[in-house]
Amino acid sequence: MKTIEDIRRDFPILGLQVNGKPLVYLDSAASSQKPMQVLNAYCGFCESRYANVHRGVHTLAENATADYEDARRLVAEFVKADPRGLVFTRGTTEAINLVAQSYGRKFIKHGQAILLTPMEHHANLVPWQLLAQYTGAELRFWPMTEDGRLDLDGGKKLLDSRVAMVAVTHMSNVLGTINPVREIAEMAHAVGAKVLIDGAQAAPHLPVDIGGIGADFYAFSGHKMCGPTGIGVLWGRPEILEDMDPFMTGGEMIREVWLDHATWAEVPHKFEAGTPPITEAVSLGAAVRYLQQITPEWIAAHDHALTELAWEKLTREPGVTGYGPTDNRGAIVTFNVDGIHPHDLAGLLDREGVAIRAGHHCAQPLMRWLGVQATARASFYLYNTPEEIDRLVDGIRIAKKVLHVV
Ligand code: C6P
Repeated sequence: MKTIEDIRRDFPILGLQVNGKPLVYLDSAASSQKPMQVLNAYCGFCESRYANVHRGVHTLAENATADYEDARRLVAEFVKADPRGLVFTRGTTEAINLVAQSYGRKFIKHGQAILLTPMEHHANLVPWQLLAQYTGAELRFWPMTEDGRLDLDGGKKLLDSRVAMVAVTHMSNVLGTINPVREIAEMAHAVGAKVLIDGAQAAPHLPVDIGGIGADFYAFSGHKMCGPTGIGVLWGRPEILEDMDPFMTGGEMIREVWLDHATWAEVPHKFEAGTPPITEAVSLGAAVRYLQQITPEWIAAHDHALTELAWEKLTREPGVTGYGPTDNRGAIVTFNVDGIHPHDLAGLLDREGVAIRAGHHCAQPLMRWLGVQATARASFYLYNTPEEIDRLVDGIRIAKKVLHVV
């Protein structure tokens, strides 16, 4: 078993000095850092196995195809899902757009409803708004409790036979709320709705069992889980993917093409038009192998301990308001400091070598619900330590002094 020191040594970037101070990276919810194992997989694949996939019969083409399909199997295993339903996309955003367009335009009709929550990232809101405008379907919003959880009884009242799709985040990128997705899927299926879970924040941090959740669709991004940018996943039930029309068309995704029509390849290839992000997929395979070795259970426990500590230390500081549930939250603490704009705070913390995110976090409706324009957000991952939380708190105290905020 690796120690935290071993883990930190795997991430070369964590040795950087930023503005003359050792880097404290607390922005993994935006994008995580990458271990040597992933960087080596990326370079190693390009150095000795690279070619296009599913086309050539030469040795490199066969090696690359084998590695790409191995990555699909590894990633599916990581989230306990059938690899036939695992479509590589550019990320969560593309995955959700794929479902909204390919499933939504075909199966969601005027008179039906799409049930969302006010805590969705824009990636799980705007695609449904567009679909609602196109089809005339109604958008409904699951009510929330004051501390930023979903009000399950309130949601139940909105679930009737008109609801065709329930699309919910597994973990909020702002509040850190972990939603009871298995229960939500059961409630949705009871009225005949399909269920999409946005797993962008959950897949990197929690042991995810898509089969156990009972989701029809589950989306996540490689770059938040130690993988590269430009690769993500849509998992869909194979039988539903079979019934859907393609999202994009062109090479790779066809079976036969005539001048006036075409037929489609089997799923998941039907949804992977053009040359896919091959090196990125192989590197995502290396990333999940790395996370699997550390174990999602260890990562979840480590994240949980750090988040509890950060919540306690931050909310004890005078003038700091924390947002979201006080327990059972993901590796995110979102907060504001009285008298300091979050962007100023992030800038001053950067001078101390501490990287956090400030802004609306692509969740403007949630900012309105919180009654703020923006917040600061510290997020944690397997490589963070309790000492780094102290550096964050020290940085906040320095920022207060600089800005004469008492
Ligand atoms: N959230 C954050 O700083 P993409 O950009 O497609 O990889 O992921 C979009 C996305 C979807 N859902 C949730 C819950 C997310 O958190 C994100 C990305 C980043 O919070 C960038 S805005």
